[in-house]
Amino acid sequence: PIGVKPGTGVFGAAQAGTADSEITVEQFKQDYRNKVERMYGDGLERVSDLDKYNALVSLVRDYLAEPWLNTKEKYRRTGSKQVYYFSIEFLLGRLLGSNLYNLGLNEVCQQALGELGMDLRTLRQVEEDPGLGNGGLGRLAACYLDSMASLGLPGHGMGMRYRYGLFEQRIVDGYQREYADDWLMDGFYWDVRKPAEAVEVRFGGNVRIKSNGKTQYIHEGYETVLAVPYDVPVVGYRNGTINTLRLWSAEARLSEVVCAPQGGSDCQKAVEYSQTVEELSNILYPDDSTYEGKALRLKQQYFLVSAGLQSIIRNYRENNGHLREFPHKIAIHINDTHPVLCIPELLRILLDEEQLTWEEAWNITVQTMSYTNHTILPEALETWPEDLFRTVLPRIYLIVRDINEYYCRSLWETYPGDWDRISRMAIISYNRIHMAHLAIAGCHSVNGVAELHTDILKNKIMKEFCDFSPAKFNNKTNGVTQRRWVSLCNPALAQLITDTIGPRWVEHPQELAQLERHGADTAFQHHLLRVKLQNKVALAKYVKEKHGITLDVNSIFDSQIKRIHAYKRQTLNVLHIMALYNRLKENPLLDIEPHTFIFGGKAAVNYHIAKNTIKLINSLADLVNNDKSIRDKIKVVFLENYNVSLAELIIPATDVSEQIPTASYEASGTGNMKFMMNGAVTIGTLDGANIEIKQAVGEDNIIVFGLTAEEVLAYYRGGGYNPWEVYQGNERLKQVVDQLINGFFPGAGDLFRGHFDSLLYQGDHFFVLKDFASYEAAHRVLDERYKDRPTWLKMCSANIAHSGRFSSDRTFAEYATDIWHIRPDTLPFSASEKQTR
Ligand code: T68
Repeated sequence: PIGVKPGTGVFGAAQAGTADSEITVEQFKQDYRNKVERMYGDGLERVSDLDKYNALVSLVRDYLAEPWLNTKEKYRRTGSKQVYYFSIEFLLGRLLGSNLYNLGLNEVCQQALGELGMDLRTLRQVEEDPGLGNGGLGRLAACYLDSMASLGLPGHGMGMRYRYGLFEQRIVDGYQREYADDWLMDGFYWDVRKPAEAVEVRFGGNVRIKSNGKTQYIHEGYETVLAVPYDVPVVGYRNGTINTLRLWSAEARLSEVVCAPQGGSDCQKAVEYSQTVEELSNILYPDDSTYEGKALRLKQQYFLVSAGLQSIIRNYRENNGHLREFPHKIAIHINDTHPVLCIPELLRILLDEEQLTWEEAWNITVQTMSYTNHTILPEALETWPEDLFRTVLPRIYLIVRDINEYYCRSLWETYPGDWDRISRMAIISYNRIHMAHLAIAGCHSVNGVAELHTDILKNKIMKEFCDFSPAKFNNKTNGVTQRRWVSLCNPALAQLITDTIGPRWVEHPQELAQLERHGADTAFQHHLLRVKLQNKVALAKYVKEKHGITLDVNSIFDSQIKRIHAYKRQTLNVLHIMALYNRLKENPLLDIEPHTFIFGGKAAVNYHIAKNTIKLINSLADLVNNDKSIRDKIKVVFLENYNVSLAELIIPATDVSEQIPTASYEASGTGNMKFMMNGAVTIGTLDGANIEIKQAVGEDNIIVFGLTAEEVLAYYRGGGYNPWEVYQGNERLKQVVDQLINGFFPGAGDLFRGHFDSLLYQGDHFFVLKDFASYEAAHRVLDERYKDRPTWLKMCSANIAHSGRFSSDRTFAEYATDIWHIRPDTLPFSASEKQTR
């Protein structure tokens, strides 16, 4: 079995030696039969797949109950510092497979179910992906949960339990259509509702100031929402550690609402009222184009923060913690600006409820909080209108005003008289509240997610803040968990790696470097090729069943899977495919490697041009896939409803990983890391973590192209560039750009004029035309390398071998030592290793 550590079954190393705690196949079968019968009052033969799945989850939960309890007790007993990772998103993916795997129960379960005439894979597919996230930021949070538990670190998640996810994407006539993501319809069996630990969160009303010697702030006339926690176990890899992801759900206490003035005494009104309350946790990123929508988003953020902090402090108090010790016992991490209200909320609790002085409360807060920035896109840097903020959160508003005053006063001491600078850096300016400024002021650490991104924060976006407090700023290059992104999603590759270098890489990913020696080995290459083929066959089967398209598994699988966004430049990919198609049309005998171009991703509901990009990809797919004259040399597929489970199918089957953003825009990227771990070769710009991937694999094992971030930024400083010159100067490019509007896409009319105009008439803000020639040249290099199969396979192996540093285990160890100041003795990379990495 892959990565087995002897003597550590379900109960992990902590209980190692108690051989009877290991679960045998016989035991498992018996437990499972009993479970089905007890849950459904029916025999295994007569229940549905969903019932079978639910029973299996329930059984796994029984198995993990004891280590979960033991972990909590251990943390209480040792008083170790606890980390709470606050995030508006946790894109977990399916949990059955990962929990079985981390518990060390995968093989036992597989065999037991097999003997019962069932297939674990089928049951794993019954599970809905939890609709708790959207993109990279949410998936990163999920990888971190896995790493924290697997490193045995006391780190927990704080998130929202959305009733509906972002949306379910369906492609109708080539267009994206959004349907409710009803992921909870059949229930979610992993979490435990904890009504006794519910807390109240207050909105609206007003604040009365009472002054008798000491000023007191009395919050009155507010509306109360009940926050009910649901705890999800987060299973560490065969180490007995089970941490907790706490998800909050908004509820109304109807019995109280009936008597409340807002509800009157009418039952129907009470029910209506409960619906408005529950709206708070109904959906991720509610539409914020209206005032009500904005208010709802702000309420959601405060709801998560207030509920989370109240529960942390309650727990801390119960364990007799002294508030002055708080920062030594608790670290709170703020994932992007959405949970930044943690700062004023902790201050509120310390000032109003615990009666600390401002200085004491402020020092505790800053020492406790740390913040990660995930983007420099101006539209994603959150600000709130002051009026709205004051109306929704009157007490928090006053605290933010005090923070602003305090912060501006400290700025004044360093920059006396420099009003311009102070107003640029203020937390409240021009009637808006700047959440990133609040984060920087209220945290002891601010980090970017890749070296380039951190440099841009320090030298550009947040330069003045960095000049003021340079010690706060640091880099933590993202990582992904090799357990989900290799072991689970690519078991054949995992087996090959384990057969080649032994099983330790699962916990010590830096050991993947040992594969380097085997890269040129014919037998190893042969196996690697077989693994890739097997994964391609699996993906092709899915595509055939779901989309009716036949893929050539001997073609190059070239994938771009990520949210659809102008800066990620799906359009550049499309233009290149169009050019390739044109070349084939001109010369049907053209000797090119057959290609399958795979796309997947959601476009935000209101992002019209991105939604049109989806239509563009599908129009191209229709044209290319149905043109017999090119003899199946290229195929294009857009896979509907991209999510974690689909990524787990696509990534292992991919040869070429498209990471082609306009340099400077992609803070890090994490898909790039998952692809490399699975032996795909990156074609990419020098942006985000691509740069560090290049450093890791060496320039022979990655294909880079395009403008650098420095060049892009220099163009912006000079007012942009002239796309017409590029267009006029490149026949092949001119042809494809014209084809956007000249009837090349049958029936498209003016559908893609928006794309055409943005490239030529709106200055091509994302340098698509500018980078086209070098992108095309890069693809030619790629094809050449692919033709020489031994060289190609060596490149693939090099990518796997050098992916260890992109493990979230490494990233997390860095967060733990540098930011949260957690004892390093359990960390996988020692300090000296860190220096030389
Ligand atoms: C992503 N950001 C970055 N943001 O784009 C990506 N933001 O480069 C990086 O690898 C990843 O974070 C992890 O660090 C996001 O996913 C959002 O989803 C988002 C959503 C709403 C508002 C702001």
